[in-house]
Amino acid sequence: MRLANLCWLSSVVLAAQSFLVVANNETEEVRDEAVKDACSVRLESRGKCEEGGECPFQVSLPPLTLQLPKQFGRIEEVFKEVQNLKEIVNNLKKCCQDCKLQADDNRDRGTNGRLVPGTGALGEAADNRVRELESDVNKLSSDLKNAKEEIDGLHGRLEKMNLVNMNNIENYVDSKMANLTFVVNSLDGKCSSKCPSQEQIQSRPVQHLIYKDCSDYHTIGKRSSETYRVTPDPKNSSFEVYCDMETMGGGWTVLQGRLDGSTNFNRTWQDYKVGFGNLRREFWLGNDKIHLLTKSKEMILRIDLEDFNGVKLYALYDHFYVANEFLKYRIHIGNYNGTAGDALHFSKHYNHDMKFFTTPDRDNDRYPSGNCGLFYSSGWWFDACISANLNGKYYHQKYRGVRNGIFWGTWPGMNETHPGGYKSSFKEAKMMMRPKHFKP
Ligand SMILES: [Ca+2]
Repeated sequence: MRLANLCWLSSVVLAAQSFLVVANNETEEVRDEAVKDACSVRLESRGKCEEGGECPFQVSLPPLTLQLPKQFGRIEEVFKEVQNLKEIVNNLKKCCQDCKLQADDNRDRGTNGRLVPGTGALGEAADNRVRELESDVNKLSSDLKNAKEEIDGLHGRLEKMNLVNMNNIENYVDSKMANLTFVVNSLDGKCSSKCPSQEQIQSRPVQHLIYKDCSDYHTIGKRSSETYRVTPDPKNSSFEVYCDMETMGGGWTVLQGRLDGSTNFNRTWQDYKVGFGNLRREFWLGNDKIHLLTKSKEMILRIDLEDFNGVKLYALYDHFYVANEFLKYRIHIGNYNGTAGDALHFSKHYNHDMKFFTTPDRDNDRYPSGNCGLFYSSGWWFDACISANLNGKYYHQKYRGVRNGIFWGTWPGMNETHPGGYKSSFKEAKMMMRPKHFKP
């Protein structure tokens, strides 16, 4: 029975080893390999796809070696110990049987009268022999008892080790599988035509270990508007975002929020690059993060606005992309739909599409005589200069002077002249994105 346990354990260890050979691979090594050969990891079809069913696939990974935990060495040792003990027990058993036979034989001879115990020299010798044998048997019996206890102890240790190792192996395999998933995903952009298509990779359930944006959390059933950790690009570290799980079915990753003026938006290039404010209140997510999110999937942009009269309107753009810092976070905005008007494409002269990002300390705008960011106290994709600026100063009521408040040029009545030159601002503004093909 114990031998069978050991055999079973050995086969488990071998199976686990084959898993670990794959799993032990370090992420960095795979990435290095991936740079040399873009197709070192292959996903191949292993048969015909059934109609409406799943297709069997096999992932081929580069050959690897690994260092098993040192406890594995103990298994063989314990196995040998148990075998030795088994041999000892068998010998003892055999010895015991011999002794018993001899003792019976002696007793038989005594009762037959041929040799009467306690009479004459021969009888005494036989007596002594029986006592010797009795003592031997007692000793053997005690040895056997000890051996049994030892075996029980070893068996207990073996079971404990078995349990501990299986837990370790499971945890180890799980963590390495998660690691590998990152690596496989990071390769999806580097594959040649021989590699599996994006659809094939995305159809794998293991893909969902990575949450690229809020829509992935929505897909696994998260329905509360909260902060969640996302990894839009496995090559870059993950970060927190606020997810709107209510508007239009949810799954929105919020990139900007205004609601009470608690955060100053008159900030530097560096601040707008990394982001600032409180994700649950007022904030700018950060241009680098916005770039990664819009790069990871085809995104749409939704802007929600509310004025101080309680009027709520929205603008929806079916394409939204922000380039990287090298390209000055240039914005690409697609077709408009909604109720607030298309202020980002206001006119031929005021058009924020395809404009670079400008901050008070970095002039990338189209206004030749100065810096729009400095003039309007914010970072934004300024033209020369604005038909919209959602990062403007927060005013709690109407204001006069430079129109540096939160501004949306197509808002009803926004451009009308008010007595005394007063300008209206907004109570709340929110910008958020969601994958274009996401179905809530
Ligand atoms: Ca300028």
